[in-house]
Amino acid sequence: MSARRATDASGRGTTSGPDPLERLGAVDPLERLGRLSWRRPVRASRNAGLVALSLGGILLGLAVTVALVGGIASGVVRATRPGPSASPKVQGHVTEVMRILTTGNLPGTGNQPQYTNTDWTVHANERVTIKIISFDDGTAPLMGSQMMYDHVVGSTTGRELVAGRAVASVPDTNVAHTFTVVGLQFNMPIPAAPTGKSVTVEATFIPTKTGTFTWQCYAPCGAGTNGMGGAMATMKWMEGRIKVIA
Ligand SMILES: [Cu+2]
Repeated sequence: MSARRATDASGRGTTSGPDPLERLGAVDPLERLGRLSWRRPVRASRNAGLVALSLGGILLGLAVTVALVGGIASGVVRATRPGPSASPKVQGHVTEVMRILTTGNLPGTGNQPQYTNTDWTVHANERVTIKIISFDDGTAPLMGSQMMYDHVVGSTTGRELVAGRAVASVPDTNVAHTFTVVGLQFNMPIPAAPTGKSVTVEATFIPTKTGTFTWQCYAPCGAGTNGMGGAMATMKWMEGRIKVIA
């Protein structure tokens, strides 16, 4: 299949509402505020500092003593008890194999790329490896707000394997498709396959919440002037559902 063009990101899914992926890497203004509040007082005298240091030392010693005596008296030793923020244990490992074929035919559009195995169910807190074998040698370069989908997001290593090589992104001009699950903050860019061959792209993620999540391709790989028709506008061609159950 020859290279497809892309004009703008006016299509479905690229313009509505704040996208969780856009917030990744945002600087937290509170963090900056916290650093500023640790400035030392300008006029504190050396003597005052020493007195404070001594008093602090005495109080700390007292606190440690009380804590030790209290702990021994109650006989409670719970050093290994997990705190409330301990993350659930990761259990199990499944692999979902999807293919991107180019033999599909939609009325009026000719051959269109199509994902297979579009809907599947996995468990929360299990490793999910997605293996995408693409036979599509056409490109659908990312433009404008689509550009961020050239990066791998949410995988266990921060990378994906493209033909066995670990990469953190794919050049925008060589992107053919993406596998993007905004609700789970996960993204895999899929490069064009060598003509007449396939390319295998693999990444692993761990869903931590249950629910039904839509995945879709964010590259303008379909028909029409903006690439959002044909496959992109047809359910189960460049879009599907992932069910995460407990
Ligand atoms: Cu696509």
